[in-house]
Amino acid sequence: MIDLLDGGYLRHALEQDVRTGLTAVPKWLPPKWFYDEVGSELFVRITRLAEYYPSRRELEILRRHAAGIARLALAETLVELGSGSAEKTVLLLDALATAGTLRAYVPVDVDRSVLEGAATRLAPRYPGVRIEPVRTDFERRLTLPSGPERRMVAFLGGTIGNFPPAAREVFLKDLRALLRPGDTLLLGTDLVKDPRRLLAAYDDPLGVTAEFNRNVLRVINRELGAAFEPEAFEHIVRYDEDHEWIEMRLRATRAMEVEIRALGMVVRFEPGEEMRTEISAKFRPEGVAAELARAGFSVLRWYTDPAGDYGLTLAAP
Ligand code: AVJ
Repeated sequence: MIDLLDGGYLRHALEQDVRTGLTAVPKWLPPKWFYDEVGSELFVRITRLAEYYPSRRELEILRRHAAGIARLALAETLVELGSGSAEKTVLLLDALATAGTLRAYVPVDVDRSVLEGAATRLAPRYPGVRIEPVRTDFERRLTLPSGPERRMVAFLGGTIGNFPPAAREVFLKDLRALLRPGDTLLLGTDLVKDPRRLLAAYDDPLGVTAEFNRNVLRVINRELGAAFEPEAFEHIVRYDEDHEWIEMRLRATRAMEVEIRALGMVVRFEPGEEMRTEISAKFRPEGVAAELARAGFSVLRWYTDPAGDYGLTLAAP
């Protein structure tokens, strides 16, 4: 595994994010820190919840269209950003293998445990295909394999919605600059819909999403010697109609002073104070096309499910 987060980089990035986010008004934390081994596992459990439709919809679209996508992309290397457990990736890998072009799979994630798991699970299924996991924070350190092979970059699950619009624009432009003629981008986006369905997808009655949300505090406790009491924070979900995004927050149920040893700081919370831990933007098909065009991509094809819940775009630089 190529680990671009060693040498203290990860720790440094976390320190910086926590210092910035927890001294801001209102407080916030970036969602990528949900994903340690426990967080990745909680996310897999989220994808199995009845209320959490995006993964199921994306799977539906891939079942129907993976072969067509593979024939258009003819990719030799599949690079998957935020690959996670890579459960749906087999549909793309199978399609590219059937199309006869697949040579390598490069899962990219911040969490080492999912990369190891995916590599172990997929290697026997694709003999002759190189599996080369890269552990990195693709938001700040986006790199692609530099060989001559034709690449498809898959960014699935709607994870691009975790970036606020300005960061999305930078990210897409940076990605565009790394791609060559013949390469493609396969981008998953969750679509605008009845807010009640959106809220239900992020606030399940079993409380799995609540535990996922609180996991960021456990990560900070472990990595930075902090003293958060996760159970003293309540899981809050809001839909912001103006920005068309879901917000997850953690609300302090009482006044607290939390020491973060590695940063030499104490963070104070007012009773009821809310800290934003994630935005998950919801898109309109024309908005996706416009954002891609602004970053220099042209759309080859747009795919959606019959209910129009979720969209996949195949785009070319
Ligand atoms: C993995 C970023 C696509 O935004 O829907 C699920 C994460 N957060 N439930 C999303 C998440 C709460 C998920 N992504």
